[in-house]
Amino acid sequence: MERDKLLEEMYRVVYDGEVDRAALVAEQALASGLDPLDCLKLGFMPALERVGEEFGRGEKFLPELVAAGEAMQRALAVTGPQLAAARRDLPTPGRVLLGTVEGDIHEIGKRIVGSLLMAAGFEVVDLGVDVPARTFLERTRELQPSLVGLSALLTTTMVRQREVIEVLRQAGVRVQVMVGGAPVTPSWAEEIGADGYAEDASSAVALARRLTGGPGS
Ligand code: B12
Repeated sequence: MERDKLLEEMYRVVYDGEVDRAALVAEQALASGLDPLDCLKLGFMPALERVGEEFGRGEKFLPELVAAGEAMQRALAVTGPQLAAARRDLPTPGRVLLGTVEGDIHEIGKRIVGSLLMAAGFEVVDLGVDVPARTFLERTRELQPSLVGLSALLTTTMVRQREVIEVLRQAGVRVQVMVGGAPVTPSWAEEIGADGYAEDASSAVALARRLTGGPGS
């Protein structure tokens, strides 16, 4: 299949929530030489955004949101490892602890951020979703990362990013914290005392490099 047809098909499988077909289309796209990040940015992600907008306007319902999210997850299971193929020739710029804050189960964006960080040589420990502030504190103490990344996709869970930062500071743990997720803004990041904010996965890598003083910072 040619590139444009494949991109159209990627869009369609997520938009229509065709969970099983999503992996197949992702495999076809990679086999035909498409870049895994292009597959996500130009094919799958725009469809998920549209489903999200339509859900927000009441034109789509929860089952459709769930199906689109699952189709995206399947696509990511195929493209993610290719994205994350780490550059072993680079010295690792540091360890990053990533997680979605408590009360929030959105994980797709965080996983993409994690994959691109790995591709940039970072060691990534993904704590998953719905992660309490206390767990961030305990794992930070245990793993001594250079950077903690907090994802939040809901206006109601953004406040948890502030909580994590407060818990870390109150415990006297000195670690850099970056925040992200659709509702998060630079001014929110500043207000809660985060060390940085990035709006997408590529800028998250640039930010992580800057904060850890790694290559290209
Ligand atoms: C898929 C999806 C779901 C899936 C999630 C599946 C999964 N396993 O992740 C499911 C169906 C589970 C879901 C559930 C819900 N959802 Co939802 N969901 C979405 C949707 C459509 C897409 C999110 C997504 O994956 N985007 C694609 C990724 C690539 O983008 P991203 O997450 O923004 O990540 C990028 C950047 O933000 C950034 N980034 C992300 N994290 C981080 C972290 C760091 C450290 C950095 C630096 C950067 C960074 O980089 C990423 C890559 O570029 C959004 C719509 C939207 N536009 O966001 C709604 C949306 C977020 N959901 C919404 C809602 C309301 C819900 C529910 C409450 C619905 C319900 N009634 O139950 C539940 C909440 C469940 C919970 N407790 O968390 C609302 C939130 C509204 C609000 N103002 O808070 C949205 C905006 C839809 C809408 N328009 O109404 N959802």
